[in-house]
Amino acid sequence: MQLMAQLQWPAAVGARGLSWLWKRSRRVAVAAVVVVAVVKVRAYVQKQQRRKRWEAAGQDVVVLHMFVRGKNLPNLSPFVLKLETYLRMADIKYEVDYEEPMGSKGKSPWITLNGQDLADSQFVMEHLASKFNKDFSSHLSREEKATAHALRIMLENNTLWGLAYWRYVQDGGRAILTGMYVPFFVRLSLTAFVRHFKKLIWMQGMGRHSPHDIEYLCKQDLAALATHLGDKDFLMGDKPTEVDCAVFGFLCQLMYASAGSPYARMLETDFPNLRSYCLRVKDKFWPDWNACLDPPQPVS
Ligand SMILES: N[C@@H](CCC(=O)N[C@@H](CS)C(=O)NCC(=O)O)C(=O)O
Repeated sequence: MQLMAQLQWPAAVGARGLSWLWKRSRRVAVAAVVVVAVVKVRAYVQKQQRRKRWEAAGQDVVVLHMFVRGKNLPNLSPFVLKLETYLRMADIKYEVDYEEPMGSKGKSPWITLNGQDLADSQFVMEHLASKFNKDFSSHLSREEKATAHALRIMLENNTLWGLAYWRYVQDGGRAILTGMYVPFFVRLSLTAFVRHFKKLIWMQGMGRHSPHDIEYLCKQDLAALATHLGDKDFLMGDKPTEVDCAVFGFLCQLMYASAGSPYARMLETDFPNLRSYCLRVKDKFWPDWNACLDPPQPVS
């Protein structure tokens, strides 16, 4: 109900504005309608052109829609990095698209595959695993699968909010502005952007704690992860599995895009095994890491 009200809100405001204009000047009102129609048609045509380009990727080639590359890591979204790492792990052909990073759920990443769109990193991975027969967790026991699931959910649904609090509230979005190319008009709306996230984090609940308590909660998550990893090469043993994609995508945000945060410090001082794990996954699946930065760096 609330969502419907939100969706109808711009239309209601537009209709009220138009009726106000109509009463004052019919000519201006008609001109306004024409301008809006032209903008909408132009957006539609551009979208169709983009779709044609995505279709040109070819049969069974994934088009991965994402935010632009980062300065120190291939993406400042843990979910994009997770999905792209999976595509590499599964050796699935893919192309990237930066023009339309947000999918039908209003989130990034999403994919187009053979003309079909699919959103949400986890749903996409499960779909690709079944389509291309790339299930890297099939050798795990039911208990191990449950552990992998719980670890992923802990990071994606709890620690994530601590990171978001640091990024948008404590750091005021600065790590984002310095970590990736952000167009001028988006920079101008940074305050609104930060306010939006602050509200989201408050509504989720994490934002109601003090910074000290948030740090404490996230440190417990990282400690659990570090304890589970121990001295294993990958989270579920000596072979990488899907959960490594999610954990790697997340830990990279702390290592490469959160300088000065308590979490970057924790990886340095409290959880060195998480740090070396991150480097191990990076070496295995991202030999071209430097080439995937913006601007690209020489491959070392
Ligand atoms: N469950 C989603 C989460 C995706 C997500 O939260 N993406 C963030 C970027 S890290 C986003 O698009 N946020 C935009 C917003 O929430 O307005 C997935 O796994 O893909």
